[in-house]
Amino acid sequence: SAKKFRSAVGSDTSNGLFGNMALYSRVSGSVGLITLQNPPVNALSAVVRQSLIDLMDRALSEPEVKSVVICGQNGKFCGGADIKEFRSDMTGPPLVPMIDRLELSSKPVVAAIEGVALGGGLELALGCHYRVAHSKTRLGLPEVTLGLLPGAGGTQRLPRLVGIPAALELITTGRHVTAAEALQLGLVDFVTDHNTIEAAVKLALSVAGKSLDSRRISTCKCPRPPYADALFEEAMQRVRRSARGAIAPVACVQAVHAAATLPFARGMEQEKQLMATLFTSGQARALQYQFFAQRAVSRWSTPSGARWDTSKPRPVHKVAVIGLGTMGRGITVALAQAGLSVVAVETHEKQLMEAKRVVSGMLERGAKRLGAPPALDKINYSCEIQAVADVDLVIEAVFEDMVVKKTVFRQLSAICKPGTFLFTNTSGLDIDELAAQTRNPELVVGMHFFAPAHVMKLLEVVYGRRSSSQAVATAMKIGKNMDKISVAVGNCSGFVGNRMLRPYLDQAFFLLEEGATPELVDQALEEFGFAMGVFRMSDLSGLDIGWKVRKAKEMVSKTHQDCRYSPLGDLLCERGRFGQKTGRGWYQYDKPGGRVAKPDPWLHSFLEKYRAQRGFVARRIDHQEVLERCLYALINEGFRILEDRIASGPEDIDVIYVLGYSWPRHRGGPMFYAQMVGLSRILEKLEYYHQLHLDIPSLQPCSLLRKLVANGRPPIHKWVEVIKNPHSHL
Ligand code: 3H9
Repeated sequence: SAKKFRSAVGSDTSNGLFGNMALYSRVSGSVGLITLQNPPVNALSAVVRQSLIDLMDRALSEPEVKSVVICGQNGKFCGGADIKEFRSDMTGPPLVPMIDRLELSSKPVVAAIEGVALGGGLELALGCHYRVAHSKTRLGLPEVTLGLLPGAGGTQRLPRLVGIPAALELITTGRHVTAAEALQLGLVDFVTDHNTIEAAVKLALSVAGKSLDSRRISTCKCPRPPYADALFEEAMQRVRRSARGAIAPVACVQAVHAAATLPFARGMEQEKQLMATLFTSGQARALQYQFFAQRAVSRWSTPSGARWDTSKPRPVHKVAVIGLGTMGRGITVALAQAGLSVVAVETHEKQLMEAKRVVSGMLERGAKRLGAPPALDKINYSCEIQAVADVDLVIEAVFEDMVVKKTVFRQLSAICKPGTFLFTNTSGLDIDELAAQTRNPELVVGMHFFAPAHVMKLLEVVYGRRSSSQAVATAMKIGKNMDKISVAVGNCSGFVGNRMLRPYLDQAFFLLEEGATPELVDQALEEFGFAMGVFRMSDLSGLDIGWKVRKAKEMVSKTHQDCRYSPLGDLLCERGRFGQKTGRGWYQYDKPGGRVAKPDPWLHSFLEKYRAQRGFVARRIDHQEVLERCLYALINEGFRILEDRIASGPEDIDVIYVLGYSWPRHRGGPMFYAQMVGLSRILEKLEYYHQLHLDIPSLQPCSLLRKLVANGRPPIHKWVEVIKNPHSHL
């Protein structure tokens, strides 16, 4: 709209300075208009910062110019500092003095905010004297999600402008706010549904020559409510509880505290010091790695050569969901919210009606949150599988049982119109086996949703041996439409996420056999940063689910000679201890369905008896061993997955683990963590534990890990070269 407005008002092109990542023009005679130009999000790279300084100097030096408007090109104000620069030698003028100078300007400066004003972008706007926003804009200080704090004055100016409670909440969570909320908070002065730059220029004209004394936020006193101390205390406790070991949220509270208690200049000093610590931390590196990894996974490829940039998805208008259990309901909601027409099928009328009631409730609650009408009319419910005859795509979400799924796929293949994609929601079943039931196996792809399916961001898109590149591209596109981060992975038992989980869980069981308690194992993992340890998680999701799968695979009844198998989970299930739902599992609960896990003396004595019967001598196990055994076994499987080309790179695995398995984001993901620990150390430890436990094959170091160590431990972004060319010396 900057361009449109400039042509509407007739920009002073003689003053136009093109290129240099910011554009200068004069509008309405006396307003200097500076447009940031750094696609895609007008990040404040070194050149942009330099241009902004030069153009502000120019605006200040032109006597005809009485006020200034700053906006961003292509309807986006600014996405903040250029994150890509953080890992290189930072050059160019620093942001803090640049914003200070802007605020000091004798001519009023108005920010015309469209699209986004995030991080340094919002800090730039806070340095302006007025802020006008378009109603569709999102604003926020998301630095905490990158392991940083708003280090360009954000922690000092925001509390002065919106007060301590709101600033604490926004800065410690990184939450984006809508323009309407920003107006309510006093973060912006004016919101428009129309041309933002036009509105900003109008404001700039009206304030030209007026005093700016009250408009310079740094000169304002930070409003300090009488209960401020309690507020900070409570905020500190809250972030310590929820941060799972992340340091940035704590530093954010400290910086806002400085704003509340110190004069501006001293507060800025504090902000700078805290930022310096965060900036070089491993956590910031991990979080920024994860930021780019979550974007990199959309550029997928498969070993057969199919790629994101050469495979076109087919347009999809109508989708069917078969099976309306928990997963099917969530998927239906996600599809309807994405604007697709859905045919929701469940065989029994009673279950169908129950599903309809629940799905409608979910849509209504979602609509309330989003402030949009619920997409109830997007869904048609049916008891007849024939109702799917004319859809473009089916997502089958029936019970996780190969025999049942095969029957459904045979039916679908017969009923659906030619070319219909047949996708299956499964957490680990063989996609090729299912595809073989259909006339067109190239149309079959797996979609591993995570519960609750309408909430969780992650989707594993599983291509089979014969899946066409168009089918994969379509699954990835549908995932994006549902606002998911989709990762394309190969077909193997458990795919990426659940395959890596197996050795991790096994180690936890083995540790119990060797002397640990569920409390000890869980505490070590929760201190590491997982939302829940293995056993609390198992109690929550129900021990019986894994038991059924193991019984189906005949693992429970088999004798395990060469390969260690712990029947502990099976033994608990045989005693009816299914976890929270029965009030007993690895822990005890005050009643069936209870949520507060308490150590259970019965379980401790059961473990003692078990060890005595099976010849285990309990020994002292410490947190370090828990972490090394559980996490290194999981990481080792990750290397195997890379070697087998099931995941196309370590980022794919790390995104899956952070988004789907509650791996602490500030540790980057298992493969990033392996790099941080050091590949040699991981190898050494795996060798050590494998020697002690020759009957646990998952502890045997994988050959890719050995190769990487032999190749001089290349950085994570170079691992793929070693995978593709094992003889590479990089
Ligand atoms: C900061 O400001 C520090 C200061 O307080 C203090 C300094 C002293 N830099 O997400 P998308 C790229 S820290 C560099 O797919 P969307 C992104 O990688 C910064 N690159 O689009 C992607 O590249 P590619 C605080 C960036 O429309 C492309 O742009 N700011 C940056 O879904 C498109 O991104 C933030 O944390 C950046 N700042 O969402 C905001 N931002 O195509 C981070 C994006 O090669 N950004 N890219 O994969 C976002 O949250 C979203 O990108 C945004 C757009 C909402 C802006």
